Amino acid sequence: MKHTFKVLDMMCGNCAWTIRKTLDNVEGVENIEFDVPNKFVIIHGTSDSYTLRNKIEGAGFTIEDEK
Ligand SMILES: [Cu+2]
Repeated sequence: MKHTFKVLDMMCGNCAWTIRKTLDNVEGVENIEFDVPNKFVIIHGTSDSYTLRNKIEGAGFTIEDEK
């Protein structure tokens, strides 16, 4: 399963690194891809969307609402 989030304030590799560190310990996360120029974080695994969103926002980032 795959979750894609647009993280509006992910500006550089350091931001991506922070998000990776935040998500690494979340149960069910298998792989994380980053598209920094387009601000996408793509998370593969069995974690639910709600948990992932809370973790990213808890690290101080802003996620664009899904349309
Ligand atoms: Cu940054």
